[in-house]
Amino acid sequence: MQKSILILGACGQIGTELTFALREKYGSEQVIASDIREGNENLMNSGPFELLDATNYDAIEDVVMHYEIEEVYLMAAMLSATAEKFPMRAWNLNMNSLFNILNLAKEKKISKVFWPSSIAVFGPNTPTENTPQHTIMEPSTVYGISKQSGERWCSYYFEKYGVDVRSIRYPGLISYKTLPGGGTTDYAVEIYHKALADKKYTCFLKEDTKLPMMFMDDAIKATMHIMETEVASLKIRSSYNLAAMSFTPAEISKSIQEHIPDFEIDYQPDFRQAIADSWPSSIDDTKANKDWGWKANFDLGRTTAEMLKNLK
Ligand code: AKB
Repeated sequence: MQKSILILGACGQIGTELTFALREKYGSEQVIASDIREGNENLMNSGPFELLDATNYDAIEDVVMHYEIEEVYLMAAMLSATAEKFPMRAWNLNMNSLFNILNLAKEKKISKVFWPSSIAVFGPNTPTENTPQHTIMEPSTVYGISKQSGERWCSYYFEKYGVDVRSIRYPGLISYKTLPGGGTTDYAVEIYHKALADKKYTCFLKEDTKLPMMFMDDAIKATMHIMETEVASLKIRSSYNLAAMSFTPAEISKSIQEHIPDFEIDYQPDFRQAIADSWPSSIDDTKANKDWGWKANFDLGRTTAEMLKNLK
């Protein structure tokens, strides 16, 4: 019998594509999508869906028991920009949802957990170029604090209770199927939509703000890969650094101009600039490469070509 999988936050930017990819691999009926609200039509028609609040332990436990769930992907979270506006709501969602899943695993009601961390775990005192796996981590954002705390808890539950939790520090993610919401790296998705619709974009970050980014296909590949990796190969139970490319708004704009020569960009930095300034410019992911063979496929040129082709 195939294993049953539950995705919490299945209607978000990562959750939507992860749901499709897992359904493709394990079968539609084996993958239960859930979220606090319904998702797009394609997602809702692609297999079983449950309305579920990730902060409600009892409700999650009911679904886990009903479908005999073995693996949970916890993708529900409040991202960096929104979390600065609602610090307590962000803390409650990001931490309570994680405790719910870690405790279900501790009670042996599920056997494997995926939890996403982020480059936001790093802070202004972290070395910005080629940021190592192990380095100074003093996040200055609510989201970053919640992700760093989450990493410590994942590691603790693994060491103390043997919980098989696996995690990746995602960079900014670029996709065309679902819009991101409330992140600082969201500009790198919006810009493609605006380039096609208006041939111009006003960026909320400065032109030379370099951030680590990744095309969604690579992020999904990494997520599924780490979950399939043999236990013995996984040496890090906080979260793995993961990299694909790094670029500035000026560089992504140039890459768009290769397809749309009259595309224009201007800059009106807002409060998200301070968040971006506290994050690394590029990431050293050699540990993920060594432990489970991680390697990205998409660079900026290929990402731009895919985004423009599919959004058209
Ligand atoms: C955000 O911008 O908040 C996220 C992230 C880098 O985790 N995309």
